[in-house]
Amino acid sequence: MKTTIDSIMKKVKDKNPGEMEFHQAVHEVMCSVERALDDYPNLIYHKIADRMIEPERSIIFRVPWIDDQGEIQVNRGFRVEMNSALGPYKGGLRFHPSVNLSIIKFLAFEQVFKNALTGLNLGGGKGGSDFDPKGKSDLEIMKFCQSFMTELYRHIGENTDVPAGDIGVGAREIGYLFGQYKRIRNEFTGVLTGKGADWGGSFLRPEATGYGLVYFAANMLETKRDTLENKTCLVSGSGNVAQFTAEKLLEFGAKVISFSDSSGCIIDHDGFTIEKLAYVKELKNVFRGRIAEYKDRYPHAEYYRVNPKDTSNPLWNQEADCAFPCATQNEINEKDACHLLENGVLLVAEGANMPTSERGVEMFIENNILFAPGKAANAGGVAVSGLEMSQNGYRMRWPKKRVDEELHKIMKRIHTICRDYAKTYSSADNYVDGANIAGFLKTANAMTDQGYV
Ligand code: NDP
Ligand code: 2IT
Repeated sequence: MKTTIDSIMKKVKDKNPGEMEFHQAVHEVMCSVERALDDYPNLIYHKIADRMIEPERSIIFRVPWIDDQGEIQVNRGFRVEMNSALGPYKGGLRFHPSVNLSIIKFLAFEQVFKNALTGLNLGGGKGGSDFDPKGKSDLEIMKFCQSFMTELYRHIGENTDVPAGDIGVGAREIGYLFGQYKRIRNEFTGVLTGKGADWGGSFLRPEATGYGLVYFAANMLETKRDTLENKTCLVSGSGNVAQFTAEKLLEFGAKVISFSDSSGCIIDHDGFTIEKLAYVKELKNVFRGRIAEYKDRYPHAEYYRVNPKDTSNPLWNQEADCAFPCATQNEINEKDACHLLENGVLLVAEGANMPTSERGVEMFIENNILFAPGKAANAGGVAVSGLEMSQNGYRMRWPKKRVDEELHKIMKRIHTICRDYAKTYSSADNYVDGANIAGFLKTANAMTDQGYV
C-alpha cells in the first residue's frame, strides 16, 4: 500500500509544485486511508484518491477596488470547488494577505472530509482573497466585498456552491457580499451562510464552531470518565472561533488563560471571566484592535510579542491541561508540541484548520494524549451552516434551543464515528485516523455510486 501513497504524493507534488500546505493535508489523509484500502480495493480501481486530489474546478479572478484615497487596488480572488459528491460545494471565504492557491486548496480538501463527517448533504469548497482587512475603513471593506462578489456570483448559488466566513470574513463581510449578490441576481436566496439573524441567518451560527469544539472535547474527556471542569485551558487566536470556544469553556467550568493574534499572545494566569471575555470581544469585534491592548485594562496579564526569530510560541509553553488552537494553520510546530507535552497537556482539540504540524500531530498521538483533528472538532460551524441552508429552504428560523440540540447531536455523532472507524482500522483514541477514514469512505462511496464524474 505504501506504493499507493508514494504514487499519490508524487502526483500531488508534480502537479502542484510548491503547494506545501496542500501536500501536507493530502499526505495526512492518505496516511490514514491506507489502513482501510485493503478492505476497499475498488477504490483503487476507481482511482478515487486520484480524483479527490484534483479539484472539480478552481476559479482565480481579479478583484479591483478603489481605496479611500481614490487609488485603484488589485487583489486576487479564489474559489476552489473541490468535491460535490455529497452536496453543493460548501466552505468559507478567507480574506488574509497570506492567502494563495495552496492555502485555499488545502482548506477545500479538508472541508470535503469535514463536511462528510457532519452527516449533512454538503460537498466541499473554499475561497478567499489575499486582501488584508486590517486597517481598512468600513467603506473600503464594502467596496472590496462588492467587487469580489461581482465576479464570484456567476459561480455560486444555493444549490451549487454556498460560501460562508473564515479568517477575516465575519458578519459584516457576509452582509456586504450577500447584498451585492442579491442586487446582481435579483433574488433573495440562501447563497451564503453566516447571514444576520434578521435576514436569513441561523441562530447560533456565529457561536457554532467554538461551541461545537468544546462539546467535542467534552465527549473525548467523557471516554476517560473526565470533564472540563477546573481544567486549565490554552486558547489561541482571538477571533470568532477563539471567543466562542472560551465562552463555552467558561460555561463548562474550565479556566481559560490565554488568547493571541498575529502580533502576540496574552496570558492571564487568574483566568478570563465573562467580563474579561466581553472586553476581548469588544476590543476585537468593535474596535478591531490588537490583543496587546488587553493589558491596558488588565495590567497584571503577561504579553509576549511575536518574535520572528523565535522558533516556538510562548503561548504553548504554559502549564495547562487542554489546548485549543483557534488561529491558523501550522501554529503548533514540533517545539510547541514538545512544550505542551512537557507541561502535561492531556487534550488538544483543533478549532483552526490544520493548526498542528504533521510532526506535532505524530508526537501527540505517540504520547497517547487525546488529540482531535480540526476536520472533526471544528465541524460544528459548517454543520450549523448546513442547518441554516435547511432553514432557508423552508423560509423558517428554528429557535436557538433547537439549533443547539442539533449541534450537540452532530458533534456527538462525529465523535462516535471517529472512534468507530479508529477502532476498526487503528486504535480507539486515534481520532486522526478515524476522521480521515470515515470522511474519505463516505465521499468515496458517493463518488463510486455516481460513476466516473
Ligand atoms: P477570525 O478572523 O475571526 O480570527 C482569526 C484569529 O486568528 C485572529 O485572532 C487572527 O489574528 C489570528 N490569526 C490569523 N492569521 C494568523 C497568523 N498567520 N498567525 C497568527 N495568528 C493569526 O477567524 P476565525 O476565528 O473564523 O478562524 C480561525 C480559524 O478557525 C481558522 O483556521 C479557520 O479556518 C478556522 N475555522 C473557522 C470556522 C468559522 O466558522 N469561522 C469554522 C471552522 C474552522 P489577527 O487579528 O492578528 O489577524
Ligand atoms: O472551515 C470551516 O469549516 C469554515 N470556515 C466554515 C464553513 C461554512 O461553510 O460554514
